[in-house]
Amino acid sequence: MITLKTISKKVNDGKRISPNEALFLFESNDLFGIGELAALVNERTNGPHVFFNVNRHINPTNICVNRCAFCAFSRTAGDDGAYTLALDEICRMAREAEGEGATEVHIVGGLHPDLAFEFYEETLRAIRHTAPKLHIKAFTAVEIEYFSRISGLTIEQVFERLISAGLGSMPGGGAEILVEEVRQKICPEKISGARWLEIIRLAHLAGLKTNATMLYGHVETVADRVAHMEILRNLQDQTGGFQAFIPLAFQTENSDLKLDIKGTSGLDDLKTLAIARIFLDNFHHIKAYWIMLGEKIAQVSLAFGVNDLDGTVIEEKIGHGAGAKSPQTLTKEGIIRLIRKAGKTPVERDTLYNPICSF
Ligand code: V47
Ligand code: SF4
Repeated sequence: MITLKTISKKVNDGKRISPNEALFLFESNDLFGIGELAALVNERTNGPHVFFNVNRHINPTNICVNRCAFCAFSRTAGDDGAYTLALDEICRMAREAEGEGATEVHIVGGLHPDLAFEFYEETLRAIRHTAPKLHIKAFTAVEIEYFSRISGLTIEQVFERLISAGLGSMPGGGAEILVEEVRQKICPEKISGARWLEIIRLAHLAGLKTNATMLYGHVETVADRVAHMEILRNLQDQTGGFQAFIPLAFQTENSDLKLDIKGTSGLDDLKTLAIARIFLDNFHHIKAYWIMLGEKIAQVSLAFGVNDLDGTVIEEKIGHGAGAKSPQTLTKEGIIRLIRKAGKTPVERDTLYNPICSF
């Protein structure tokens, strides 16, 4: 019989827990028991250190042919609020970020019906030229697949071209829930879960590190969340290319997904992060994205297995378009204070988790 005690024994012995055991944890209300276990795993992996990085998000366009039901960020061309940034503007934002001490730009956007693949290559080249110290973390697997479709290049060729233009790594977006029945309900136009995974596998083979996200708190069941994490754990066993796992709490406003709920509960947020820490034993980092969680839950999560707090961000559009109540940016000092007050040691990192400075 599965109990918290049997799971605890496994974790203490350094053994991997099964999907059924993860499900048991999701169905348990023993938040502190789960949290304690997650904190133990995190302490073993990362000690008292909590990473953060100084980055800027740039979303070149919100025009998107997919129009996922949950997404309040995207527009159809010609809609009110539809935009596409000029290359000059993107460069100005990157230069400004570099000047303010950022080490990374995080670039993701909609699937634009008219922009050519060359625009994205040119964007990377222009950023590399104008802000050479910035690491460029850009494009989800969904965008990579789209680039392949619009250019006629293979996925491998797309990676080759983007890496040579300056791509340094990839964010973890577009994963949502990697279970087909759920994708059919929340993002039927988006590439399948299997295709997302294949593109990430090819990214890892091409030498790119990526993250993996999980959009939770909508129509999925806890069994879907476990299935999602199991798929990621299996790929990580093969490639080792994932850096961080990032659960994204669904923000409900302005989305076409009409649900009875008004967002996730703090309890669910903490449980999800903690179970991820316990289950994903081959992921080094569990990241709390405070934009979706709010600063307070993000801070408390540091006692529930989280070792990475993202980030200083500057001007966030995806979560705020959907009603996120968190501020648009946190200063570096603000993040350091938040981590310190949780009794942890803040460490500024670069995109590839090399420590830059601890505070
Ligand atoms: O894939 C869209 C999510 C993702 C909503 O890799 C929403 O370091 C909540 O992937 N409520 C894009 N989430 C953001 C992303 C990300 C963010 C921070 C760090 C990293 C990283 C990656 O945002 C999308 C989708 O899953 N999203 N709409 C919403 N209403
Ligand atoms: Fe487009 Fe991404 Fe929004 Fe889906 S989540 S509509 S692919 S921008």
